[in-house]
Amino acid sequence: MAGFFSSVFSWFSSIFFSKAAEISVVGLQASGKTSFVNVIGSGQWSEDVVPTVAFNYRKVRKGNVTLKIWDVAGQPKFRSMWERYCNGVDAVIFVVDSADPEKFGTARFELHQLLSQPSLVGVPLLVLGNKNDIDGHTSVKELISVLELQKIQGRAVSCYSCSMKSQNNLDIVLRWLADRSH
Ligand SMILES: Nc1nc2c(ncn2[C@@H]2O[C@H](COP(=O)(O)OP(=O)(O)O)[C@@H](O)[C@H]2O)c(=O)[nH]1
Ligand SMILES: [Mg+2]
Repeated sequence: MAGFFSSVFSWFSSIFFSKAAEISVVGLQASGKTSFVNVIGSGQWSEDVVPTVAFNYRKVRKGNVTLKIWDVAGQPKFRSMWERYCNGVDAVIFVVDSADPEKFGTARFELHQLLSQPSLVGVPLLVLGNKNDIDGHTSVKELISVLELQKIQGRAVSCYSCSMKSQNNLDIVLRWLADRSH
């Protein structure tokens, strides 16, 4: 009976009480991190995004979920800061430009470097293959292989193909984030 009441209570809580998640968005420069934060924050796509210096912080409310988002710069000199912003978050989003295969090697290196940090053990990872509106973009299956996502252990890992420009697949991204909220 106690189990019944606690499950009814958690059902009520999920409807009436807001949930929150703190997330960090990392990845190489120009992959679309700031566009992602802008699109989920305001629903607005804009072609002109100012390159991020160091980081941006934004709080976004979607339904009963509040997302606190660190958007960290991707230029080489800022990559050593990623770990600091990912430490203690509920999820890490790693954005890749799926239409720019020349950068996959660097993206793979930086991703695995970041995940090897002891402070990030167990933190769930969502890899976004962005810019799928561009012809010839790389599929999820290929991204999993080139980024060696199958080698990642000890954490939840998901990979979706999406586009900030056409807002493709952002609904499943938001659902994934809602599932990491508490
Ligand atoms: N075609 C296309 N371009 C995108 C998409 N997302 C971002 N961009 C463009 O990619 C460039 C870099 O985006 P930005 O958000 O600044 O990347 P960041 O450096 O990772 O924050 C900008 O010119 C954006 O307009 C997308 O889904 N499709
Ligand atoms: Mg940016």
